Amino acid sequence: MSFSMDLFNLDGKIALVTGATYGIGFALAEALAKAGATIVFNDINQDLVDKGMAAYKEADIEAHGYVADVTNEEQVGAFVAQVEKEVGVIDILINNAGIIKRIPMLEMSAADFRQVIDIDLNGPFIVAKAVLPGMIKKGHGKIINICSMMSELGRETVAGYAAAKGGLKMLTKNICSEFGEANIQCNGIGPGYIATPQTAPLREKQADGSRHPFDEFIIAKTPAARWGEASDLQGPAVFLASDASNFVNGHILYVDGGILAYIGKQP
Ligand code: NAP
Ligand code: GCO
Repeated sequence: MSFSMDLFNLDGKIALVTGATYGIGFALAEALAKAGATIVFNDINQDLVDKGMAAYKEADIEAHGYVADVTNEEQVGAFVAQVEKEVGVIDILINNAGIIKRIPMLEMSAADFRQVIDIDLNGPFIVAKAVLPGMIKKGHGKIINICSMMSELGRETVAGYAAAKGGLKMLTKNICSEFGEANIQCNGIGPGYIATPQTAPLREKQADGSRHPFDEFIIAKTPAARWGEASDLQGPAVFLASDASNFVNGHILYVDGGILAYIGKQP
């Protein structure tokens, strides 16, 4: 088949992006919509779904919003069945919903650890398991798991998050292995440090107006010498959601400005 930019076209495809009311999820849904996909998203309560619907309307994107907690297998099953009835069978899944708890390990309760694992690892498993049968029936599918620098590296205070995102990297490789023959590609995107509500505490200005120490740290650790924007993830997401990546499987695409390649600027 000769190359054509149509390979990146998502016309006629239905894409579910979990937790996509704002932040990275919203940006990825926006990109897939601009590439032609119909957007479906969920969030954990109606207020957030309504907020998301308003944001998609504002961006002139036709979206279908549903209330579903990704950790609740019954809710997710009912949600996916409703989508299949009202919108159609899902072609593309982006497992984006996630939380982080920044607590020193010796102060972190098992309940806190479990909650992060539940949302960031069990959730993607539950949602992927719900959408895979439809993809198998259709004869194609794309699953993109939103991993992290913490899929490869640790740091203080994020034990639960790093364990979850490390597990999500291996879940990605396992879905690749188990469903490649059904023409389903499962890959990950590993964002670097992105300016969203989730990282706002790490970028807060100090009382004297100076940068947060962690902000300085990330700038020094990133060859691009800047935080990422959610928009930096849009092209990679369209690539992995499209026919342009039909032979890319089990890969974690790090979109990190070079952090993983760099020892860091000498102080
Ligand atoms: P965010 O701003 O906190 O957004 C996360 C979204 O997930 C929110 O809409 C949140 O809803 C939703 N969510 C949380 N728990 C959920 C559940 N149980 N069921 C359904 N939805 C749920 O985070 P973000 O920065 O956009 O990050 C999105 C993804 O990228 C996460 O998986 C994160 O780990 C990953 N990531 C982020 C960065 C970064 O630097 N920002 C870098 C690498 C990876 P609520 O508003 O109710 O919490
Ligand atoms: C943190 C940050 C990171 C980012 C992201 C980096 O506290 O270290 O929140 O974990 O969210 O995951 O890839």
